[in-house]
Formats: sequence, structure tokens, C-alpha cells
Amino acid sequence: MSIDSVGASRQDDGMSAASELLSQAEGLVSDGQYRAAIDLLESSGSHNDVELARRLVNLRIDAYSQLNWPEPHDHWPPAHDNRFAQVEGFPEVEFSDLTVDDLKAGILGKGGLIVRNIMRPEWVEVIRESIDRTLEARRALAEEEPGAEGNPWYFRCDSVNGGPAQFRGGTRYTNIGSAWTVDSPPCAFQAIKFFREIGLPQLLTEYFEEQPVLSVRKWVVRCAAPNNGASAGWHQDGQFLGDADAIRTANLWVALTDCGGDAQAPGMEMLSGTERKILEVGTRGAPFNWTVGPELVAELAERNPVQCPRFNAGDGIFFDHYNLHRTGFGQNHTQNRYALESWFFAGSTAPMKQQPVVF
Ligand SMILES: O=C(O)CCC(=O)C(=O)O
Ligand SMILES: [Fe+2]
Repeated sequence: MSIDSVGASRQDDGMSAASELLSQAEGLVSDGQYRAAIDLLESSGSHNDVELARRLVNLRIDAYSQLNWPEPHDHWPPAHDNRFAQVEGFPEVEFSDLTVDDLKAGILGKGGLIVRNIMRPEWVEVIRESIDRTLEARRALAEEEPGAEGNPWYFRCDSVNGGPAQFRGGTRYTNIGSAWTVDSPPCAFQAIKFFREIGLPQLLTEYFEEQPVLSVRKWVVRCAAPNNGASAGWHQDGQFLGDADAIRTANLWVALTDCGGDAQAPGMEMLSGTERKILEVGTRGAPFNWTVGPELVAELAERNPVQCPRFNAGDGIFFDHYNLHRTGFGQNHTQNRYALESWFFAGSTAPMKQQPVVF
């Protein structure tokens, strides 16, 4: 079945091509060649092939335990040349100039690196539309609308822990919020195509000195609505990811809407800086036991002022699990903000609880 098919014959052609690819991939899997199977479906398939996109999600999850991962190497964190030492706040580079040395000096020396124009406008359109489709399909499914079950844009694959998507117990969903990217197999297909197009696998392999993986739980599509200055929770993602000293991460957060600074949509409030430790949570005025208290944030901000970088749609920022941040809701916001949040892990240190995803 093809999502966007117009005529029956095209649909049939698409169907047989996709089923041919799927059977070739099964052959590779039965020989233990998971990477080759993934490469085949990814390079010859399309996000429109419903079964193929779902099979790829399952394969990517199943592959992690089937592949060999090295022992974590002993020269982490990597040395860097501190090239941004004089920059106040977060350094920034144009995507066309980005190198792994920028990435090291940005994340490890300054707490993050803004990369301008990392996603070209065509991709921004595509991913925004896919986020709308995903959230809408989830809403319709949760409300048990007729036909919602057949909508390919929200589908919980077998290998995703948590079982089939369950909406009992009054879970209410709207077209605002976030979803695991893997719960939208076509969207997962597109996002990985984008990562490949920008050379991210190579860049992160150089950064980690081993192959990176994604994960089920820390790969998220989001549409955040204005919230009249509400205070979101200050957090470090290292708080939720197990042993912060043991994991090696890089998050690529891409704005799909103009946001932050003086823009009309919520951006990200973030602290720059070099401190690499997990902060106390649930104290110093914290409203929740998982958030860093505002008094502690204010103390840290005396040295490293809170930034709310201005992003244009297509700009991104890399940071890791020590960065302290929250969604930045201003009083003046009038527009929804779309974003793609993708946490990458060095394959050897990927936390199993997050369910590693091979890409
Ligand atoms: O998109 C947001 O507002 C929050 C993102 C975030 O917390 C993250 O990327 O770790
Ligand atoms: Fe976060």
C-alpha cells in the first residue's frame, strides 16, 4: 500500500516493488545481515511504502542487539581546541562550514553549538507537515474516529516497547504536543533521509569515534503552542538517561518555525558554559522532583546568563546531556513552534532503557 498513490496501477507497481524489497530484506536478515537489510530498504524504499516504513522501524530496533558494538574507548571526552573561547553564549556556524572540530569545541567547550541552515526549506516544509499528520493521526486514533486505525502516520510498531498504542484511561491528545518519531514510521523514514543528506552519520562517527545510534524514547517530533509566559521545567537530559558519566550523547534540536529571541513562537531557554555535572533536582524552589530549581538556575546564570537564542526555521543547535534548558514560553507568543529533537548516542554507551535505534 502506498500513502500518496493516485491510480490503481501505480499503486500496484509500488506494491510489488515494495514487497520485492521486503522479501530481499528478509533474506538478508535471515543471514544476519541487519545493516544490509536496513540499507536496502532505506535506499530503495520510500516513506510512502507503509509496510516498508514499519518494517524499517522494527529492523532498526531489532538490529541493535544483533550487531557488535565496541567497548567504549578510553579517550572521552575528546580533546578540543577551544576555538570559541572568546564567544559569549553559544557559538554559531553556518552548516556549510560545520566541521567536527567545531562540534567538539561547541558542545564540550561552550555547552552547545548553533548551526545555521542545517535543514533546507524544502525539508522544513516536509517535516512540519509530517508532524501535523502524526499528531492529527494520534488524536483521531485516541478519539476512536472511524478510519483512524488505518492512518499510516501514527502506528506503534511491534518492536517498540510499551506494546500497541493504548489510549484507554482518558488520555486526551490534540494537535499540539510531542510524539516519538518511531510512532510515525513515514516520519522516521523522512528524518533519517534528512540526516543522511546532511552527512550526520559521518560527522557523529567522527565525534564519537564510533557509530552513533538514535533511540525510541529520545527521538521526538514536537509542536509546542504559545503558553503565555508559563514556566517549563529546567532540566538536563542526563538526569533521565541513566549514568551520566558513562553515556556519550549529542542532541540535534532543529527549529522548524522561527522561534526564540524576539520571534512569535516559543524557543529554548538555555545556559551555555563548560560545567559538566548533573545538578540537584527537586530543590531550591523546584516545582517538580525532576526539575532544577529556579534559585539554582539563577545562581548559575550569574556566571552564564540564560540565553534564548533566535532560531530561524531550519537552524539547529547541538548540545549534550549536561546542558541545562527548558522550553521558553514568552508573554508575546502567538504562533506554534515545530521542532525535531534527536538524541544520538555513541553505540557502545547507548542506554538500553531508551531502546537504541540503528540508523
Ligand atoms: O523543544 C523543546 O522545547 C524542548 C526540547 C528539549 O528539552 C530537548 O531537546 O532536550
Ligand atoms: Fe531536554
